[in-house]
Amino acid sequence: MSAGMSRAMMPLRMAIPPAPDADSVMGDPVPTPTSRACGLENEAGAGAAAGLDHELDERLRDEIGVAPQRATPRDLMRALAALAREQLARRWVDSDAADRRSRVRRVHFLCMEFLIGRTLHSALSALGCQDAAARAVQHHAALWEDVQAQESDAALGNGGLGRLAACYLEAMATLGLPAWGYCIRYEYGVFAQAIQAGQQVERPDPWLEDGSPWEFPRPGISWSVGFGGHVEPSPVAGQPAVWHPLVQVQAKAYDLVVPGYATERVSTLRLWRSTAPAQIDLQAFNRGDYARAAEVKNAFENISWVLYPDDRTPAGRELRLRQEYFYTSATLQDIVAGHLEEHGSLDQFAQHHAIHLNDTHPALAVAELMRLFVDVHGLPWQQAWSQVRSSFSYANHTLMQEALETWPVELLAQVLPRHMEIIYRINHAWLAEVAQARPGDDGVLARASLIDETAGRRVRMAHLAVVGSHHVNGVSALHGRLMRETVFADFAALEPARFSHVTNGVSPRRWLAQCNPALAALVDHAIGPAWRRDLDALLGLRPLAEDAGFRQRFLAQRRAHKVHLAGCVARSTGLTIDPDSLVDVQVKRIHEYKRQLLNVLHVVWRWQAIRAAPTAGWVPRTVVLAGKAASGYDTARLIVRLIHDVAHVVNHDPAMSGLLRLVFLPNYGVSLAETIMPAADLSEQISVAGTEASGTGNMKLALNGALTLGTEDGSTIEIRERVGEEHMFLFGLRAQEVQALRGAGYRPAERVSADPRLERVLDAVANGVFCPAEPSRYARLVEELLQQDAYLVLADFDAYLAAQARADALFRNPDAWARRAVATVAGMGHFSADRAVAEYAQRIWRVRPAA
Ligand code: 26Q
Repeated sequence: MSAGMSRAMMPLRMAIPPAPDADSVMGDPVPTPTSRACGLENEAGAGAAAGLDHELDERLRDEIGVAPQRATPRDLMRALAALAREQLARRWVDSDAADRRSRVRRVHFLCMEFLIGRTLHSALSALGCQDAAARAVQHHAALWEDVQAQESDAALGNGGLGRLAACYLEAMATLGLPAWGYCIRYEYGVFAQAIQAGQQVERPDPWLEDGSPWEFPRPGISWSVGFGGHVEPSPVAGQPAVWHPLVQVQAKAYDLVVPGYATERVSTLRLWRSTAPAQIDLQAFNRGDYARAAEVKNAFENISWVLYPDDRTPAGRELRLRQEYFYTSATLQDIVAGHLEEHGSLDQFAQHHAIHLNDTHPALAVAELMRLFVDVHGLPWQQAWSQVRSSFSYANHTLMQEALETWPVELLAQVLPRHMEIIYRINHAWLAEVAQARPGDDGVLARASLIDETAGRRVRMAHLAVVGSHHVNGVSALHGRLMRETVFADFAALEPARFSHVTNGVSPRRWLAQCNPALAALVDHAIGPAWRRDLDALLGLRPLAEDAGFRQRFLAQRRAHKVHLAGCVARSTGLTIDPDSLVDVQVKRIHEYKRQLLNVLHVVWRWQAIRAAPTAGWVPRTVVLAGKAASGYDTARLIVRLIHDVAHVVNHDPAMSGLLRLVFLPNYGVSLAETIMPAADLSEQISVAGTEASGTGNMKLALNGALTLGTEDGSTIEIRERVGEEHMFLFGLRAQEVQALRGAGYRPAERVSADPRLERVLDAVANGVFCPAEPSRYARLVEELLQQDAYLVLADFDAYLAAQARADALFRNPDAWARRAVATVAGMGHFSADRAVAEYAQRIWRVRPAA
């Protein structure tokens, strides 16, 4: 490393937070550097920035192979990433050494999804040279935004689950916890969404095509993962069995570095890539059955190709099962081997490892760790089971029936014969326990069994995760309660203490400091920079809601972001939007329970109402929607189409000019979210109560100053407790009322006959007003609403419109709106990922920062 580099890039004495005491993982709030005032500039000021300029030029010449004066934004991104990578690699080595020295318990976070997004900004700010880098880029006549945009999002996830995992890994590094995330190195992340003729089309996302600057291949780390074959029964009952898999796939490790904030510590995201089976169906090969051999090879080679294949077809489902086992097995082999290398024996395994199952997708880990302990390492079953159960914890992220995974016994027995045996044995012991606790109650035995026998025989993965874990948590207070009362009621009745909730949180670094520099600067000026590591400090903004000058500045920064969003909308859709209109945002996966349909019905109503009374003093509105529909989810795709059809009519209607716009921003993902969150006035969180486990978009939007218009669902209820109901527009049925209405027999058609507005809206949708070329396009959608309305869209319509009217009324008075928006930001401290991770660390994982 050159002298220039060491001066420019090394944050000379970045504040390393003191190791918190045993009772507090968070520790005392540490004075935190801002990206403007940390490391570099504090220590060396302009000299350091000049050093970075010099170093950047050197990298451009020597590593990228381009003359500095001719560097494109892409060259600049790659050169800066190379600089940061080198520094982070050092921190990595140091973090690892610290873990080994301190021998503290480690967190292993298993999740099928990690929505990392871009890393350049967080890497540079972790190194304390974000602003120096932005200035250096300016010297090359490039815009920081353009440079950043050259990095592709690491989009190894579909939605909330994956983004939460990414926020938590960053928070774990920030808190100094020894943490590893594990996932699959999907060659293609979530599809890129394009819109053609108003319909979603999926395009592949080859995010690794040009390599990732943050990836470190570990050629020495590779595990064999077996599939199929048969089990040789042990000659002695209870002794280890021998599994002879049909194929062995290699899992190769690739690590992504995840920097923490204001700490030298980094987390590791270990991604597993599958490579051709080391041994293919040799018998088939030897028989000369090459077609069969090739089939087997292909079937196993593609394990790490794409994120979640379409799982409508049996083949797709089987691939998903293979993915789940593949990364789970590689991860556990890796952890066990690492443990043996460090500690020599498995006796104290659980004392050193907290293994977190983030949803059920890695639940096979329970059976796999038993297999490794018993069959491979010869531990007695009981001893193995007690280690397993002390190691695992499980977080549930959805109660939706269709998302609760089960696998046909037949399929599991074929793909993983030994695991099926192990699951049977676990079930046997578990049901014996249940029978003892509830003698004579066959109903509870059927419900608690790991095997669901109600429609064919299927393995219940959530049950396996619960039985194999010492702790089970939901992700908001309401979800935790519903989880205990519904899907896990029998388990919770037997062992209530094992169930709790940890309300989700988001990273204040990414979701305020990084995405909203204007608001971050305003907050820094008002209360100092400590909120980045202690989000509760935002409470200090509360009095400023009453400060007219602050409100003016607050509105000014918001307007700047709205102008920025308008530019983005114009570029991606060609539409012009008014930055002074009320920007009303609903961004999330497209799903019936999230009720984007309710949103569209409101837009249709507004369109009709404006046409009927154009001079009624309407508040100008821009309704922004974004989100992907799962490729196999026809109704969600149809809703995307409806949004476009309605938008086409509304946006071309001269009567709407200046009053109403409907915008669908394609390809929602982490980076687009970073543009949208700071520009939203209104945050739509309108799921039918009792269905959204938590939500985290609600937190990101409120943290950026949007007011919430929502139902009492998921963590929105807790936002109400912290922010105050008077600062939100809450509406609609509560979870208990939803249950009661369904129980009493809900008749949606009656809602329509009772409400002429609803009748007009549904008539327009059903009769092809928005699709004259194919008038029956949405007949099915409307018919479902009239017949069933599974998500109570019609039941909440009236209350929803009333809440929208309250939002309009408040928006007429920008100053009053700003007062509530400032109060909202002030109340959001609780929703930091740091707080959430600290709760997990203390109550569930029992881990402490490494010294
Ligand atoms: C299951 C079986 C077969 C195929 C796919 C799946 C599957 C895939 C993804 C099931 C669930 C998911 C993802 C769930 C998810 O993202 N849940 C969200 O988690 C967030 C973080 O806790 C919450 O904030 C959201 O409320 C919740 O919807």
